[in-house]
Parts: sequence; C-alpha cells; structure tokens
Amino acid sequence: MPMVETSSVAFAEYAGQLRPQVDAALRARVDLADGCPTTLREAIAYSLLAPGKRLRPMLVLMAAEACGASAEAALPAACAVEMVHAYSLIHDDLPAMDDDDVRRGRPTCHKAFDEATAILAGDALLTMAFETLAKEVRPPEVAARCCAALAEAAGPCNMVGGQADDVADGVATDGDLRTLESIHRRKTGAMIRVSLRLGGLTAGADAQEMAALEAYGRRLGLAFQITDDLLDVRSDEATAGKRVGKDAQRGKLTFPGLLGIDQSVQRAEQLILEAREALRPLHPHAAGLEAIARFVLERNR
Ligand code: GRG
Repeated sequence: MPMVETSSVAFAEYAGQLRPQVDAALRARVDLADGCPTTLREAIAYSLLAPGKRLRPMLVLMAAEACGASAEAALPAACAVEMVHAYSLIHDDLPAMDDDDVRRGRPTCHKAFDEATAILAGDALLTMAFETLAKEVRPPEVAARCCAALAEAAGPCNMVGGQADDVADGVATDGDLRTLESIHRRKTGAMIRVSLRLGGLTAGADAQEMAALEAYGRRLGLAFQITDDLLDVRSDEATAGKRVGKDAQRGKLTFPGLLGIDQSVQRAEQLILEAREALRPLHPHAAGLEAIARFVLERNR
C-alpha cells in the first residue's frame, strides 16, 4: 500500500505553481519598506529573491493545505520563514562564520555588497519576518502563536544555538552521531519543523494534524541535513549553487564522515519512508508534503 494515496505529482510541478506566488509576495514585502536606504533595500532584495528552492515557504503552504485550508492565508507565514532563512544564509556566509563566496549560484551578499551591508540586510530580514507575522496573520491570537513559534525555532535554543555549536572549536572533529544530530535538529531541523507548524497554525489544525506535521517534520529535517552533507561530498559547485567539498576540508563532523556514504543514503531513505508514513492522518490532502519528501531524497541542489 502506498504511504499516502497521491498522484505522483513531482515537487517541480508544485514549485512551478507556488514559487511565482511566493516570490511575488516576498517582493511585495520588500517594496513595503519604503523608508529603507536604497543600498540596504537592494541587498535585502538580492538575497531574499535569489534563486533558492523556497522549500520552507512551500512547506508552510503545503502544511496548510494538508490541514484542509487554502494556501493563500498561509502566504504571510511562508514569507516570514523565508526571510529568517535568507538572514541565516547571509550571516552564515560571512567571513566570521563559513566565509563563503557563492550562494544560490551568485556571489554571497557580503561579496556583492560589503560586510556591513550584509550584516544589516540579515538584521533587517530577521525583524521583517516578525513584522510580517504580527501585522498580517489573523486573528491576532494566531499571529502571536506564530511569532512565538518562529522566535523559538530561530533563537538561541534552536537555529542560533545549533550554529553556535557547529562553529565552536572542538565540536567539529571529535563528536559522535548524537552530537551531530543534536546540532542539526537545532540548526537546520528547527526551521523545517516550524515551517510545518506555521502552516498548521494558520490553518487552524487540530492536535492530531499538528502531531502528524511534527512527526513528518522531525524526519524530513534530519533527512534534509543528511542529503545536504551528501551533496557536499558528491555534487559540484555549478549544480549545488554553492561551494562543495568544504566540510571535509575543514574536518567538520558530517553524516558521510561518521557513517560513510552508503549508510548515510540508507539513513536518509529510512527517514523519508517514516516521514511519508507520518502523513497518513492527513490523507488525502498531503500530496504536496509527499512530493517534498521525495524531492528531499532525490535533490541535487
Ligand atoms: C547564521 C544564525 C545563523 C544560522 C545559520 C541555516 C544556517 C544556520 C546555515 C546554513 C549553512 C548550511 C549549509 C546549513 C545546512 C542546511 C541548509 C540550511 C542549507 C541551505 O538551505 P536550502 O538548501 O537553501 O534550502 P536554498 O538556497 O535552496 O534556500
């Protein structure tokens, strides 16, 4: 029996429909900041509208659909997660962190502009995310819950904390699988889980639907990081749109480094199988989430 009875609509088809909507919504919110200095606004737009996959906003929209709501009402929340994600990429690429020159197939924000502008563009995007949720999600009680959920996911106990441990001296080479999973549950996984949660919150999901989204998100988040580590080993810069091979170069703790390539692939496959199983209670509206799960396993960028 298939995990979820869906047509085999591919991620690319969903992306083809939803991506223009998400990008138009993101553009509109950059345009709203009309008192913003020109260079800062250009840097915000440069990074926010760069050709990323828009995976997290699509998770928000598809989680809302999976809970029986229209994607439309979830669009502000979808923009908010992409703003936080874009900020995290800008700051992650800075010389003090990963020191990268290429992101999403283009020069990183601090290379295209300068370091101070990149830091400020990141700061602006982080604050714009909460402004968007607070002003646009309705009713206000749901907006407050969305703000709290996103702050928790992006904050010191999750994304920022995971990043802190990832860049900290000593964690890199002598860690074990538990350490690695703990870093990525916070650094990468929390933003994936909260994307689903925001979709559920804006859709007025019940407890069973929220639990299904959480179970799916936990597995998807970890599988996403494993496939990200595999891309660093197996892909090239032109395909991935970012520098590859850097983890091994820096002696970083990674899934292929700890488990080997074959076992990492098996682990990702198992997690995606479980993620798809977790969607059962959401049947039959979970076709989009099902397509994202398949995409995460098969992705090459
Ligand atoms: C600087 C506070 C702070 C946090 C940074 C997100 C992050 C934490 C670092 C990014 C570095 C990295 C490669 C993380 C691994 C997984 C990941 C988040 C990849 C980038 O996400 P994608 O593949 O990117 O969804 P696109 O460009 O498609 O949106």
